[in-house]
Amino acid sequence: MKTRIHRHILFAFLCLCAQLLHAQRTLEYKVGKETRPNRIRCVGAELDAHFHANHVPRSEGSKVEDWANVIVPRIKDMQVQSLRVMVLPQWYEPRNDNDDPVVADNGGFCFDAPQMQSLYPILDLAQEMGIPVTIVPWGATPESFMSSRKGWIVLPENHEEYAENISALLCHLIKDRKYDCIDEVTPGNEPDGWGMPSSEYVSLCKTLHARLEKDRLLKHVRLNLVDNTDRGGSFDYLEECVPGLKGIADVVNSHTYIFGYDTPSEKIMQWEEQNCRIAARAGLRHCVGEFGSNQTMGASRQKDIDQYRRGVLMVRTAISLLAAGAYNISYWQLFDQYYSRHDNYAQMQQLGMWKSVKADYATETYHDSISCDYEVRPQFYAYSLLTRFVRPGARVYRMTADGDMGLTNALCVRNRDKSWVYVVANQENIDLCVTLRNERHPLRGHYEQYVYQEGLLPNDGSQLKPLNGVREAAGSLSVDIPANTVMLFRFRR
Ligand SMILES: [Ca+2]
Ligand SMILES: [Ca+2]
Repeated sequence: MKTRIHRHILFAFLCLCAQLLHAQRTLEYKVGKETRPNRIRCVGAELDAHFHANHVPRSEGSKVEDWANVIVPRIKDMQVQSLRVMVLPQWYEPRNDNDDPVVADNGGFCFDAPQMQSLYPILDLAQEMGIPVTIVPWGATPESFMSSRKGWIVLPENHEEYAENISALLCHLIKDRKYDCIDEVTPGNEPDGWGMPSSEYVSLCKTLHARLEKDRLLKHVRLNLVDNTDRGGSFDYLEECVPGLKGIADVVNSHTYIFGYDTPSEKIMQWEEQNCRIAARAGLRHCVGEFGSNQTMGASRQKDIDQYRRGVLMVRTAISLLAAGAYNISYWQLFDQYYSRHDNYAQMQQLGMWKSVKADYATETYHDSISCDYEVRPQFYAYSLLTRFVRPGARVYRMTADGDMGLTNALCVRNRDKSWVYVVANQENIDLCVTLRNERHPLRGHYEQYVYQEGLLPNDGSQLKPLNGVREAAGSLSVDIPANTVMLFRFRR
């Protein structure tokens, strides 16, 4: 008898274990009849001009032909939709062109400097792909006519000289070199991070706006302003800047590195909703100029960068921002780079979708496991689903869940080519049985399904392919989404 009771207890325990092992949440995501869409601009990434000037001359083995053979095809495969690109004023104006900030002396600028030779291939690529570029003069030339401060990049003190420098660059790129991919300019990266008071920043933007107007550049470029850090979740800098930028800014943006694996999607959306509300006070849209995870270690590393689960987090973050109203999102950064030719390994920016050449990582314990130069990281496949299928100018619809969405989220997209796309990110550690509904446009007909799932990724950098060919839906879609997985469904009409 005692043995039989023990057997019963054991059986009950095993049943409980089996249930726990197959734990599953059920959630319905719905686009309601009244849901109004936001039209988005682009899903893009940071690509800074360092490859030719800083990598090729180093000893690790980056070759000039790697640009055309590896990097360009990969960006085209990803179908990256916009590029945010830094420049430093000292690249092309190391000494003042003349003593007059109102009159630019063309002979006083060196647009053929080595760093500029890293910029032009990026602009050539953007031009060829027909994608917009945001030029970001990162700060002022240190210890110069622009600013007395020391450092790699510093706060502009002489606003007129800084504005002249930016205007001269834009004149050269747009009028002399005919780059019509130049779409936006952002004067300075993270001015609040430099400690620039918001009132001074607004004043700097007004000076730049007046200069670009005088030089007839405002019909070519839009001003994408503020560019503030996340400030740990505070909106104060954006709030202080926006009223003064009315009539000056075309769009405003903020950066974020505060969201992680335990951040509810609702909280990510609330952050962006608040940014959008502040921007709307001046009649502006808000975008996210940089984002990554909150696993930061200094400015150049995030400790989850190589982890599979980061791909799920980046998609969950991105679709939460887009659902909340972000006009544009730009991931920091496309691939690992040295921001100065003479930087040591610890300074190398390693937040890329893919690595640099294998030899760059010679001191790492994982070096031997790197399969090739420019090895892609798992998140490459996840973020590429967004760049490939959530296309420029799409209308995005927020989806409401019939329960706590927790660490999941879903986005509905109507592309200009009339395709409907649904993206679901499940960051939970349990499987999700999700039903997708759209009251106005039922999910009906053929669709393709793409899955970002651990163990099922290619290992050669080729893009994810649709799973098991074309499928068919009859009004709604119910699907099991394993723990820590992203799925994307595309209905082509
Ligand atoms: Ca000057
Ligand atoms: Ca001048």
